[in-house]
Amino acid sequence: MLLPIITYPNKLLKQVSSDVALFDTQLHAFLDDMYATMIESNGIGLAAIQVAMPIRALILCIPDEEGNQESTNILEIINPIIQNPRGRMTYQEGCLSVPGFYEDIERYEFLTLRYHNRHGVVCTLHADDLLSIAIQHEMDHLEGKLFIDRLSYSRRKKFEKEHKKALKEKK
Ligand code: Y12
Ligand code: CO
Repeated sequence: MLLPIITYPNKLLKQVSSDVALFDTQLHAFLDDMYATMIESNGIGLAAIQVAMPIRALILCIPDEEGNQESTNILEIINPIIQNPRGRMTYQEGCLSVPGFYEDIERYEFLTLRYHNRHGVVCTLHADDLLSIAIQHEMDHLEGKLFIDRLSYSRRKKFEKEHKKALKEKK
């Protein structure tokens, strides 16, 4: 089932998400729906709050070298904790909840992630480059934060102006 993606400035996107306690069939069905929704929207990452569910769950499917998103590369990440973040890199980010806007954001280049998979098993992942960026972007959503909240004052002002104009043109 495809789920509606909520977009900026919906206030739900500011909500801090809660830990997942039950790793049951209802959670599995929800993760499957998140995956279908993300792929249908040409996304590479989606947090549960983007489909109005305030739980600490996110999915990622990073394209391979040929640009293909293989379903075998899907990562379902629940209750994540970042350990040992290091290095810095800048990447032009986009978000399905802020369609049409892309901005350079600086984040950690490397990190280790502890999380639960859909069965509640504790997993460890060493991430670098785009995967590290995507994890940090999606984990910001769990704290009610968007990539545009990381912009400088002047870049944020420019974004608000462009966003207002885009909304007017859509009407
Ligand atoms: C690096 C930076 C950010 C992330 C977070 C995940 N972001 C996305 O998956 C964004 C996808 C996206 C897709 C859009 O649709 C198309 O391009 C067809 C889109 O649409 C428009 O801008 C109109 C916007 C964002 C991971 C890694
Ligand atoms: Co996002």
